[in-house]
Order: sequence, then C-alpha cells, then structure tokens
Amino acid sequence: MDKNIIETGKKIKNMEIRGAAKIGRETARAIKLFCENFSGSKKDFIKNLKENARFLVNTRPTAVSLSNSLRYIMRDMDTEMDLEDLRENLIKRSEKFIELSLSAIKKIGEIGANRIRDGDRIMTHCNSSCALSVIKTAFRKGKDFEVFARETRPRYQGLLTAEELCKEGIKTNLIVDSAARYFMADMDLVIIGADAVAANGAVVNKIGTSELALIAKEARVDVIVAAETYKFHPETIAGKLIEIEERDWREVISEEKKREIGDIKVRNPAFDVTPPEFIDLIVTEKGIISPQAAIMILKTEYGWDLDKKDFWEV
Ligand code: RI2
Repeated sequence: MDKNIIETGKKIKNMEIRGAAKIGRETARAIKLFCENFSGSKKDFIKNLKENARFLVNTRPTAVSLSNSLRYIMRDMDTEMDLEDLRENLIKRSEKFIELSLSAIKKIGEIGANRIRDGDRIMTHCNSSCALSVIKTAFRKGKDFEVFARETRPRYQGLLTAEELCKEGIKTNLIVDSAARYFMADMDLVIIGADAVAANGAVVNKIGTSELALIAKEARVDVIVAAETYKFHPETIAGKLIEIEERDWREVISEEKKREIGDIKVRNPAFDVTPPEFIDLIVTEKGIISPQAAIMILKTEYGWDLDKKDFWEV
C-alpha cells in the first residue's frame, strides 16, 4: 500500500478531509501522487493501483464522489499501454477530475443563484460547498436574503457554514437542528448538498436532511439540492442500495458519560435518504433537473452496462 494513500484514507475516514466534493478531489490527488512516485514493474503498478483504490473506496462508503472520482480517472484505462503512458494518462485524468469538480461547483453556483430572490429566507443543513456556492453566488450578484444554518449534530458542520456565510457578509442565523420546524413557516427555500443521488432521484445527505425536507414539504417550501453529476450513483441503476455509513458513537457522547449511564446503545448514522417526492429540483453543472430525471444523468455519464465491473474489483 502507498504511504500517502494510507495517510489520505485516514484523513477521509476521520473527517479531517470532509465534504463529498473534497473527498473526491483528494482521492484524485492521492492517485496522482501514487502514479508520480511509483517505482516498479507494470504488473506491480496495476496490482497496487487496484489495492489502493479498494482501500480508498472503503473509507467512506456513502460518498459516491469518492468512487466516481476513481471511475473517472480509470475509465477506459488501457492496460496494454506501456507503464509510462499509463501513468501519464492517469495523472492527466486525476488533474482533470479536480478541475472538473471545481468548475462544476462554480457552475452550480451560477445556475442555482437564479432561484434565490430578494427577501428570501433560506434554510440549510450541514456544510456543503455546492449549496454554499449557490448561496454565495446569489449574494455576490447583489441579492439580499437571509440564511438559517442548522448546527448539524453530532459534528456541528453547521457552525462551519454559519462562519463561512458571516465571513462573506451574508445575514446568518444559527439554529439547533430541532428548531427547524419552528422556523420553517418563515422560510422560502431549503438549499442543501448531497453525498449521493440514486437513480430514482432519492438524495442521500447528512443525517437530518430527510426530516428537514419533510418539514419543508409540510410548509410548502421548495427544497433545492445542489449536486455535481459525479454525486449520482451508477450502481443504483441496477437496484443497488446506497450504503449508509454509521460512525463511531464517541462522536455523540463521551466515553465517561456513557460509562456513567451504563447499559446504553448509542447509534450514529451519518446520512439519511430523502425520497424524490420531497425534493423540488436538483441543480447540477449540466443544468437543473427534477429528481425523477436522475436516471438520465446516470445514463449519459455511465451508460447502461449493468454488469460492468469497476477496475479495482476485477
Ligand atoms: P459538498 C457532507 O458530508 C455533507 O453531508 C454535505 O451536505 C455533503 O458532504 C456535500 O458536500 P460529510 O463529509 O460536496 O460532512 O457539497 O459527512 O461540499
């Protein structure tokens, strides 16, 4: 195993590197470095590449940006090429994925910003670079609105969002997660990111998102999801369910408190699934789609070959 890949994988797992888009870009960066630094035979190179890819894929199983980053880099990889060409090719594709991710987020900001109107009150959840791109772009275009950021237990990524918004000069309110329904009647929009989008348009995002979407639906507030096309999950075309990562209970309660309480099981799912009927639209870098059109994105990006195995699996 490559030392740098192990290091990156650890950081992704302990969330030092977090946010679905960033996880995808850092994966690409780690593969690029691996290709640049590898010395050995072509056979060893391919064997190591597969091993390293498998290791990375398992660090955060829900974020499909990670495996899609690898799919993008290794797509159509011609193992008949000589080692130098193969390396060069993979390095170029890694760089291209990073570029593509950054430009997609910018584009999503531009497209999504049109949906924000003066005077809007917007609620958001967790800390999504895509959702923030929409909000910040609207602000930079001179729109005047206010944002309500849910703090997002247990890791409080909502604080990062609130801080980022304040730095930008956007009117920001920080609320506890359970205050969402209390404020929802005053909201105009909910804008969130995604860790994965399924073929049926269901959106997997930070735990609490589905409840937020339900509350929004009840109050007839539109829910907008900001997600790059590499957040769409190709395996869901064949009916595979997206794995929901359950993280360590120590993120929820201290060891000391748990010991004090005694026999208690603490559960910590990191994500939940919001059904398509609770989502009004998904803003991608290719344009706005209804959640029901997710299948079209998947078909365009990944084709229909349901039996196709990923390079790191064969
Ligand atoms: P961007 C995050 O996951 C949040 O769930 C966020 O909504 C999502 O990734 C998308 O973030 P985590 O890494 O890709 O905090 O839009 O578990 O930045």
